[in-house]
Amino acid sequence: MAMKRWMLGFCFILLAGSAYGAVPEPWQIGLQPPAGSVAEKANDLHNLLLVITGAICVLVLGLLVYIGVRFRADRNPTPSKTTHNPILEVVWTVIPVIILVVIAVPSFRLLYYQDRTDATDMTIKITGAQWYWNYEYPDEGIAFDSYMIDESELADGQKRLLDVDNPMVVPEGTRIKFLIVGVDVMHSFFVPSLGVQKYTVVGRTNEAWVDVPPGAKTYYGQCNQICGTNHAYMPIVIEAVSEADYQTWLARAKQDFTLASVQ
Ligand SMILES: [Cu+2]
Repeated sequence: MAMKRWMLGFCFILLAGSAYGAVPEPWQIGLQPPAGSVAEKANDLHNLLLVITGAICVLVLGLLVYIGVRFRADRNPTPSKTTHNPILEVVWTVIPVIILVVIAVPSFRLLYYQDRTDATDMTIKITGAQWYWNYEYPDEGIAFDSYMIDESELADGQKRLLDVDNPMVVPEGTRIKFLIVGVDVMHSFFVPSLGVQKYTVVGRTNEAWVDVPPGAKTYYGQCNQICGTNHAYMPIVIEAVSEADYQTWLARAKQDFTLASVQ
């Protein structure tokens, strides 16, 4: 009975995994549902690798168990003295090479796909700092800091350790180029549901792009590189809103966050 209950719990976790939004959930074991083509392709590669590595684990474990049982000392008192088997050695060299090629082809395809940052609709410059993010919209002449909301000041419905005072607001259904830089130590701009993760490095501009899918939605991320005392307290919020809402936000942001007020 206890076993059954354990299995039921496990199934529940697996099922619950499929219903997650763009936010980490307690007891989550799967990836967040992918949003946009980059994340979808990364998710597909992950699923392919999971099948391949899972099959290899099952094969190796099966062989180990088989050999342990079949050739144990009392069933096999006079062990074989074989030291070489050319055919077998060729087979166990060639098969892994084929497996690695099968993995390499979609991996490189994804890498090059992620590298195409030219055909984008807008650009946002992201600066990682101890311990907050700064988002600059160079075409709009605005820039602002984004700080986590302290636990004691959370409003209803706001997420502990995840919500911020000034989220990055973007229009839904847009292809966005990110220019990612650092001003102190290394941070990492990581939004799992959008399939973007890039280091912020002082003196170097890294590029990434995401295509935010249609639909108003909030995407959560976190710094993913240990960067000091408050590393856990510099979350990322990307709010995708309708074009009209974006224009409204932009008009207000231009009053509140002019580039002149930023060093
Ligand atoms: Cu960090």
